[in-house]
Amino acid sequence: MSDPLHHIEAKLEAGERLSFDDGVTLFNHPDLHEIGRLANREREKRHGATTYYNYNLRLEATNVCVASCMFCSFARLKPGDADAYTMTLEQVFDKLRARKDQPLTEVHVVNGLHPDLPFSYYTDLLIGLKAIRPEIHLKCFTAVEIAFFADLYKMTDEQVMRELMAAGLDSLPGGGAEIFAPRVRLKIAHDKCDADRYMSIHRFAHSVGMKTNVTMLYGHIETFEERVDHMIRVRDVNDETHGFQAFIPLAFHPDNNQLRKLPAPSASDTLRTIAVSRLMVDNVPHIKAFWVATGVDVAQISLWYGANDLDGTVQEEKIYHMAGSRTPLAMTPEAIERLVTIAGREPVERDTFYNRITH
Ligand code: V47
Repeated sequence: MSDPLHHIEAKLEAGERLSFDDGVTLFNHPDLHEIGRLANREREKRHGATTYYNYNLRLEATNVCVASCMFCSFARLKPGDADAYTMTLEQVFDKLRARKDQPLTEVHVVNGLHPDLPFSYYTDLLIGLKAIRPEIHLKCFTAVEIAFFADLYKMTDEQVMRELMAAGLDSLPGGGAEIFAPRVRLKIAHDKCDADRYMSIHRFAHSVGMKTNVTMLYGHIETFEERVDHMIRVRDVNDETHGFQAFIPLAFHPDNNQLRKLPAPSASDTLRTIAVSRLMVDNVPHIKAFWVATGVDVAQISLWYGANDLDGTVQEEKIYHMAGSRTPLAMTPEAIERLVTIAGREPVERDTFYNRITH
């Protein structure tokens, strides 16, 4: 019997879209390097050797969260719990003020689902960050947070989005997608909005001209079929909206959470998942290897397995470091450029919309 990868390669050469079954084949096939070669070819067709990163700052204003996602090591249920924190807005603003000499282009905010803060906390947060640095792009609040705000403050998802946009929201990050398939989502993230609502919030964002990202949390209890299903759901939406600009496979980290008995996904699983993402999610231009999640070494290799983006300098990440990531807490642009260059690729600093930045 002929190798199924020949059939997949022929489809890619003919510009034909891969099917659900092709995706599952790619996950089960023993020849990881061949899959990497196919993914790298698609990567180079679109981006050559270019590898994007941005000068960004990650802020998590509160870890108080009413959700009890099994994979999460960051959330604390109640304001009084040990390690629970909620920054005052001044504390959040000080984080940005402290970096006034850095040519940051983006602030990425992700929070717990806090039950007691007023909606004005979030609008004032955006207004205040913009007042300090009007030129900075605010990529804030996952679709799960938007849905939570709508339920808590008795608004529609669209009203929440419009109010946040009026306060300065520029785009949505991809967090909260986890795995869309209900079997897994209900087990690991049962308090989060379902896949349809996640997608309808992103669709709305796309309809008003906003670009967004989308993630996939892999390496826990999901099957390969459920990973491929997740990718195809993203692809289907983007056929209509063209608003997803980056697909970000996120490797599960098992420390300090309810799934701690599971092993972390292997480096080869990470490379394969990135490669399959490049091949299956053919209409999202950028496949991001978030170096905090993959580890720096694997991120470097992934640049030959389909990834063309590394996220950015990050600087204040908590979600992964509380779950066992041993990557540095921050990287300078010089360190990112060096790691890309020694991996044999060309670093390009970008803004959130993938425009090249020249200083
Ligand atoms: O949704 C939480 C994940 C996400 C764990 O849009 C975990 O550019 C692994 O979405 N092990 C938040 N993953 C971070 C995120 C993100 C990161 C970088 C760039 C962008 C972007 C978005 O972190 C959550 C969840 O999927 N996560 N806990 C864990 N133990």
